[in-house]
Formats: sequence, structure tokens, C-alpha cells
Amino acid sequence: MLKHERLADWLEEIRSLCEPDSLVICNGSTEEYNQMMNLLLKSGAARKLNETKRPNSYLVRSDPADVARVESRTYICSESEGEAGPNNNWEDPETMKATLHGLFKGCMRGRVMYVIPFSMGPVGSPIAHIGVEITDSPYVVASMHIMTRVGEKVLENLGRDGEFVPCVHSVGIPLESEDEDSIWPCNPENLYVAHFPETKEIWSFGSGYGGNALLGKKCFALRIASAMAKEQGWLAEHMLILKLTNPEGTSRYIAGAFPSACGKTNLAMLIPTIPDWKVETVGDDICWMKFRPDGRLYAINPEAGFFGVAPGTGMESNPNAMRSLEKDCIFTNVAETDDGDVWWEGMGPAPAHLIDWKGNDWTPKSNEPAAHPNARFTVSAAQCPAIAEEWEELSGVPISAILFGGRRATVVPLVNEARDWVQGTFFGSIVSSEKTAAADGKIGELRRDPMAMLPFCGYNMADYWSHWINMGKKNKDFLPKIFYVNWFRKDGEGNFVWPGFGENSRVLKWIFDRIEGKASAIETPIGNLPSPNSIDLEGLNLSERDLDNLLKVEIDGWLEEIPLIRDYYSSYGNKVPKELENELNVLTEKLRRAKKVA
Ligand code: O2Y
Ligand code: MN
Repeated sequence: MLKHERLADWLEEIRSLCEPDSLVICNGSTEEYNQMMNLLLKSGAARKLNETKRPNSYLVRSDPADVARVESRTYICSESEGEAGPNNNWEDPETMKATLHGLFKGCMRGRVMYVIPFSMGPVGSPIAHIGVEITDSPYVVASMHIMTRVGEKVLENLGRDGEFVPCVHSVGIPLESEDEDSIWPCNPENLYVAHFPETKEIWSFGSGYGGNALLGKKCFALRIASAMAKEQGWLAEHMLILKLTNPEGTSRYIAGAFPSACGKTNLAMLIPTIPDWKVETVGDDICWMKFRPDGRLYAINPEAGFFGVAPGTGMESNPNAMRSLEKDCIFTNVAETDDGDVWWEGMGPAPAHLIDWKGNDWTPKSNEPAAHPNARFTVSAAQCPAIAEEWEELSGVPISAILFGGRRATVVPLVNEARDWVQGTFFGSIVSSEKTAAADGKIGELRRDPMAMLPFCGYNMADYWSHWINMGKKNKDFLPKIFYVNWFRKDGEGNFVWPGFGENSRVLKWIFDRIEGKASAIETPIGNLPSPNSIDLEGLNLSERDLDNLLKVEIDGWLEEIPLIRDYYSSYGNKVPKELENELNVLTEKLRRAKKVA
């Protein structure tokens, strides 16, 4: 019996709409997880991996038409189009509700309706929030067990009238009595991932994969949470959280926003190359931050697991991720080895024979990758050898620095410290990345991705910038410092100048020492750059020329960038906060003056 009347009424409403054969309230137990995996084994969607090589782990193959988040079918259904902004697909809430009700009517016939009470963040944390996902997919139930905190303790915390975000999900294929179920049921022609920021609801139809279906992640923890955060005065961000400890044993917590394909998970789990420095992981993707009574901004990782991209993850790029994956994992759309283990591009040498992500024979001569480029691992964060002991601290961890970064071959230096919060917000608003082969569009073309939130901000991006500016007006003395970093500068021959990976610890050290007031910087037209010799380069074979490339102020490059930023801002009409317009004017003026002097 459910104590929470509103929850009970809502379940009844959705049950009568979807018409499932039965209803199960999930308790989050290991037994329940095993039941879900057994259903997936029985249907043929999952295969058990070799118990000796990869204990208690599974390989799942999705339908080849259902392999990634679908931004073109993701909607923000706010009252007006202006509230959603040009950064989102908008639909009128009533129109969308009518479409969804048509699609959801009877969509769970022949299936079980699972009800997943889940907490984003440690149960009982003042920074955490609760959701309830209804789904007809055992894969979603099992994945939510790993990625969130599920079960009775959540219902207890919810009590009789606690707030929760209702999330409704269906794969969108009812099973009539004579039908045989597909191995991976999905309905890509009728796919909708719809968010209602005013009523704080999520409805998702037609996909069983990742961000479209595990509604706690991008849908709740970013799109809906960003709208809640604006109303309530906190921040819901697409950021990793790491703990950095110096040789003297002092620790600082750093959050960082990077667009996809910029190595966020690798940075969160980095192994420093500089002696006696330590990085530990608090989160790899999402960060919720609230001010606490001491005036500081505290963060939690609202997730309980990692849903990481497998291709490109290996012992060289991310040994801590690889060690996290030794057992108790769900792998989706990776390749299977002949001895019942997993393989993907970037893991190591390719075996002579594999079964690829679509279930076909594969050899190194095959023309297609063995694993899908968006193949994923799902694993509990607790299994990461680098997990910080306080990663589930109810009060969160105090954030001392925020990093923004993108993939830029030129213009943006290795590291640049903002003079204050407003300039830091400006840095975040102009983040851009050159498109990689995996993204749509021409390789090298710039895609603006402010604060790495472009696909995830649940309202107008310009209003989000205003919210950032307003957050900076609170507790001014305790705000984190903001830095813009870029590991991806290239030389004239197209080679990366900075070695990246563990060597990024040298930049983290400079940032740490700036927080402590120990490292020096020079004021430049674009921000505070490391003064000569203030970054620890010992043991790194970096020429003067390379260092100059990494830390120079490219006056002409920035001057060429100004009209691009102006154009981008003007796509938000007159909503851009005056503080950011002013930062752009000040930057332009400083660059012009510097050009005259040069
Ligand atoms: O394609 C998907 O469904 C997953 S997207 C994703 C997953 C984990 C972390 N980040 C992302 C992202 O797109 O930023
Ligand atoms: Mn992400």
C-alpha cells in the first residue's frame, strides 16, 4: 500500500492510460536486478559474459535504429516558445499532451508496468531530489538500479506528500496476445522525449536506449532540474566533480563542464603524472550545486553510476574506468570476443575474430567498427578505484573552482582564469568545440555549446545565463574561481601541442595553487594567464615554442571570434544579460588596444 496519495493517484491514472497486464513497484533489491537481467537473457536482448573473465556482467544489443539520444525528437513544452528558447525544440504543452495521450493509450498491453521510485543524489541529502519512473522496459529497470538509488528507502523519504518528478516511459510497442515480442522493442518512427518544465513532468515514448529512456539522467538531472534550479536558486550542471589533493594533503573540489568528446570521464578519473598529487572522482557527468548556510557552494553527483562511452576507453586513456568494469557491468552495443568477453575500439589490439554489436562476424578486415561508436558501459560508481570516500556525503562537497572547456585547435589558450564570476559566466557562455567525426556537420566547424548545456538546458539559454549572473550576486566572498581550459591546441602541422591525459594534472596544479593564492598569473586582455614558469613542466619535453603556443594571447584570432560571439548572442534576441554584452564590449576594446600597441 502506498502512503503517498498523489503518487497512488498518478500511478492509477497512468495504469489506466497504458493498460499494462500487471504493475510492479520496484524495491531496488539484487533479486529484482537479477530478475530483470533474466528477462533480458530470456528475450535474447542480453547475453551473460564469461563468468571467469567478467563476473556478473552482461552484453546487451539494442535495435540498430535505437542507439543514442535523439535531439531532433527531444522537446521542451513550456507555456511559450520564448521560454524554451532557440536552443530547444518547442511544442505547446496541450498539443504535446494530446499527441502523447494518443501514443500512450494502451501502449503497455501485454507488458508489465514497472514503477521505479528513485533518488537523484544520496537519499536524504538536502541537495538531492526524487523522481518516479514508470517504464515497460526491464533494461531500464536494471540500468536505473545502477545509475540511481532505487527502492523503499526512497518511498520512505518521500513520506505522505513529498515532491517527486513524474517520469513516464514506454518502448512504444504493445504486445497483443498473438504477437511475438521483438528482442529490443522500440518505435523510432514515433519517438518523443518531452519535458514539461512548468509542471516538472517527463514523458518518453519509442526508445529503450540511454538518455532517451533512463529518465533520471539528462531528462531529470539536467533539463527539468535546470528549470527547478532557476526557480529555487541553485545550479544543475553538465559537469564532472573531482577531488584534487596536493602533496601536503590539502584537498580541493573542482567541477568541470565539457561538451561531449572532450574527455570528461577521463579527466574525472585522471591519474596525475606529477609526483604526490592525487585525483579522486566524485562524479563524471552531472553536478548539482546549492549554497549552504556557511555561504559556500556545495555539490553532489546526483547519479550513482557511470554510463560511459566504451570506444576510446582503455588502459592508456583511463585505467580507473577499465578497472571499474572488471565485474557487475552492463555493456550495451560493444563487440563480443570468442571467449565470451567484451571488446571495443580503443581497448587494445583487435582480436582476430569478434561478434560485432549487430551480432555479425567481424575481423580486423571488416569495414565497420566492431562496437557502435556510442556503445556504453553501465556500472556502479562505487566500483571505481578512484572514487572519493565522500562521494555520497549528504551535505555535498564544497566547490573551489569551476572549469569550462572545449576542443579548440587555436585561439583558446591552455588555461585562462576569469577575473570574477561575471567574466567566468562569459567564458561559459562562449564555450565552443570543433566538430569531431562523430558529430553532425563538417569536421573542424565550430559548434557553440555554452556551459556544455546546449542539448540539456530545459529553458531559454539566455535566461540560464541570467540565472548564472544572479547566482554570482549571492555569497560573493565564497564563489568558486572560474577557468577556461583547452587541452586541444594544435601546431602548424596539425599535432596536438599539449600531451593531455595525466599531464592535465599540471594545469590542475596551477588552478589549485591559484585558489590557494600561491601561483602567479599575468593580466591579459582575455583573462589571467599563467606567468612564465608558474606551470610545473618538470619532466615534460615541451619546447619554448610549444609553451608559447599554449599560453599566448592570439589577438587577431580573438578579434575574428568577436563577431561570431555577437552573432551567437543575437540568436537569443534581446534576452542576453547586459553583464555578458558588457564583457564582450570590454574584451573587444582591450583587444583593439592591445593590437594598436603590438
Ligand atoms: O546517447 C545516449 O543516450 C547517452 S548520452 C550521454 C551519456 C552519458 C554521459 N553523457 C552523455 C551526453 O550526451 O552528454
Ligand atoms: Mn554528458
